[in-house]
Amino acid sequence: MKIPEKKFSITTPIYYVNDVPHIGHAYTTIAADVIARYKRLDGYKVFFLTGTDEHGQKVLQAARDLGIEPQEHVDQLHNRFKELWTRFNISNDDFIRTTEKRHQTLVSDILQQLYDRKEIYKDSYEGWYCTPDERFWTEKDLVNGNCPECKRKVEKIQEHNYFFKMGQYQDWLKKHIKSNDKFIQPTSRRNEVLGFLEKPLGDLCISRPKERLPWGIPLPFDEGYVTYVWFDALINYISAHGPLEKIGSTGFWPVNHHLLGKDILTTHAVYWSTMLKAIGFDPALNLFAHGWWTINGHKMSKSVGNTVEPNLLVDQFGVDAIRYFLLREVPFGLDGDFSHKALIGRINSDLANNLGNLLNRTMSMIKRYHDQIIPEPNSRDEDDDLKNEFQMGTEAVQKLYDDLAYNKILERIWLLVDATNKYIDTNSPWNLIKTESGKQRLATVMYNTAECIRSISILIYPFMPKSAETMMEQLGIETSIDEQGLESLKTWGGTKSGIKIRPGLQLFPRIDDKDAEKILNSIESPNDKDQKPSSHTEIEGICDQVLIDDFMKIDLRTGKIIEAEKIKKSKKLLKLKVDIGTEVRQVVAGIAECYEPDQLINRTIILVANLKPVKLMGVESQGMLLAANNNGQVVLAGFDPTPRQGTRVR
Ligand code: ME8
Repeated sequence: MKIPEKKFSITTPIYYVNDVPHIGHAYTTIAADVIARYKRLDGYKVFFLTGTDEHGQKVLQAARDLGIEPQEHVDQLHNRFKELWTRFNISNDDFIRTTEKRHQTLVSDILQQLYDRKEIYKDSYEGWYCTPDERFWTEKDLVNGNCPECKRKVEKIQEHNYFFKMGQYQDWLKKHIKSNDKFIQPTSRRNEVLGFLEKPLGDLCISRPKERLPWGIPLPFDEGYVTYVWFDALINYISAHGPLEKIGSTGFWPVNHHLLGKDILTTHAVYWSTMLKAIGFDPALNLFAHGWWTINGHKMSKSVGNTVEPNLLVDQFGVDAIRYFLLREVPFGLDGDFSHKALIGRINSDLANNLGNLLNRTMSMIKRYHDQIIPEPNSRDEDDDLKNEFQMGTEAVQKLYDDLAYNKILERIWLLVDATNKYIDTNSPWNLIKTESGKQRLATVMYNTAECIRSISILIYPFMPKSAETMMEQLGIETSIDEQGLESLKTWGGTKSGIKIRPGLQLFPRIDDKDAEKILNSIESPNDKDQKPSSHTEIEGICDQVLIDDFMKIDLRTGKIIEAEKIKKSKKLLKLKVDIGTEVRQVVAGIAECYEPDQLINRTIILVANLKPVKLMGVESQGMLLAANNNGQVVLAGFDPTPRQGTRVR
C-alpha cells in the first residue's frame, strides 16, 4: 500500500512594495522559514509561500513620488525582497507577485463567479477613507475623527462601488472561531476578533473607481473599476496553487499556518475567511498574529521612518545570529523593543559562550585525545541520564512547535547545550586521559559528546541552517541534515565512529567590549543610545493620566508562588517560581528584606505578566510582582478570597 505523503503549507503576508523591506518583514519570513524547515525535517512535503503585494494606492503613490511608472517601481522593489530572502537563507517554495498573470487571472475568475452568484452587488457609498490603510470607516469607527488603526487623517468620500456580501457570514464565522480553539492565536487576539464580531459586520467594499486609483486588477464585469487591494492581495494564498479547480487537489489546502503581524489580523480573520467561505474553500487551520518590533515603544514602520535595515544587521552580525535573536528574544505574539545591545548580549552569551564554545572544545579534545577521529564508544550502555535528557528535550521541542513557541523551543535546545557542557565538565576528559582505565571511559565520553553535537545541530537547523551545517561539517558527517531528519534523533548513536573531524573556524566569535562599544556608537537607534536598565521610580503624586487602552496593554495575572529562595550575594532579591495557570514563571523580586522564602510558598500574588524579561544579578526575571512600599516595608498585593492562578486582574 502506498503511504500517503504528509503535506504541510505555511505562508507569510505578501509585503507592500511601497518601500524596501525592514527587520519587521524579515521577522515574519524567518519565523515561517523555521517552521517550513522543521516540517521538512519531520518528513513533510512543504509548500512555503511568500511574495509581494504590488497594487493599490500606497504603491502607486511611491512610484509617483519617484517619477517612474508603477510597473517599473514594483519590478525594482520586489527584487529587494527576493534578494533579502536569499541573504536570510529563506527556503520558500514559491514567491507570488500580485502583478503576475497567474494571480490576476484567478482574482478575475473569483470576482466573476461571485458576481454571477450575486455575492457581489453595486451600491452608492459614503464613508471615511484612510488612504495609508486603504480602508473605509464609518463615522462611529473613527477615533477623535481619525483612522482607528493608524490614527491618521481620513477623508470623506462618496461614490458608487461594488460590495461583497460579507455580513451574511458573520454568524458562521463567530461559530467557526468559537469551535476551533487554534484557528486564531494567540488567545488574546482571538478574543479581540470575537469582540469585533459582536458589532454588526457590514459588507465589504471591494472596488475603487479607476479615475481615483488606476493601479489595480480591473473588475471583469465593470471596466470603470479596479479591485480593492486587500481583496486582490488575500487571493495570493490560493493563486499560487493554480486555477480554482486544481487547488483542492494539491493537498496544500487548507493552509496550516498563515503567519502575520497583529496589524493585519482582521483582514485575514474576517475578510479572508468569509471570502473563502463564499468561494467554497475551508478557512486556514491557523492564523497566528505575532507582535511588533518597536523602537522606543513605537511600531517600526516604513511610514514612521524608524526602521532597522536588515542588510546592515547581517553585514555586522551574520545571518544566523539575527535569525536566532529575533526568535529567541521575544515570545512570538508579544511586542519587543529592538536593541542592538541586547543582540550583542545574546551573541556573546548564548552563541559564543555556550554553543560556540561547546563545539570548539569538543573539536580540540577529539583532535588532541583521538587524533581527530571520532572514537568507538567503549560502552553503549552508559550515560543514560544524558541520553534521556536528549530524548525528553527533543520531544519537548516537538510539542512546543505546535504553538509556535519559538523562544521556548530555543530555550529548551539551549538546556541541551548546557547539559552537554556539563557532561564534559563532570567527566573531565583532561583527567581521564591520564590513566589507562580513564582512557577507556574517555572514548565513550568523546563519542557521546559528538552525538550530542550532532543532535543539537539537527535541532537548531530550522533556526540557524548555515551554522548547523557547519557544525555537521566539522563533525565530519557528510549526510545532509534534511536526510538525517528528526527520525535520526529517535535512537542514540547516529554519529558514526571512525570518521575524521574537520575543525574549522570559530562558529560565533565573541564581540569584545571595545568592538561592542564601537558598534553601538555607530548606530543611530535611539533605543541603544538611551538604553537604561529597566527601573521603576517611586512617585509621591499621581502620575500623568493614561488612556484605558494603554492600561489594558499591561497584562496583570494572579499567580501562586510555588518556590522561593534567596539569591546568593544579594540582600534584597529573592528568586521565585510563580505558577500562572498556563505556565510557571521565574521572577526575581526585591522583597528579601521583608519576606522569608518559606512565608511565601502558596501565596497568591499579582504578576505583571507581559513585562519584557530582564536579568537581575545574572538571574532572569520573567515578570514583576505588585507591591506597596509602606514606609520602607514592602507589602505584597493580594486578595481575599483568593482567585485561581492565571486570572486576569484589571
Ligand atoms: O500589510 N514588527 O504589507 P506590509 C513585526 N501587503 N512585523 C512587522 C513589522 C514590525 N514592526 N512591520 C511589518 C501588508 N511587519 C499587506 C499584507 S497579505 C495578503 C497583505 C510584518 O508591507 C508583519 O508580518 O505592511 C506585518 O503583518 C507585515 O510585515 C505587513 O507588511
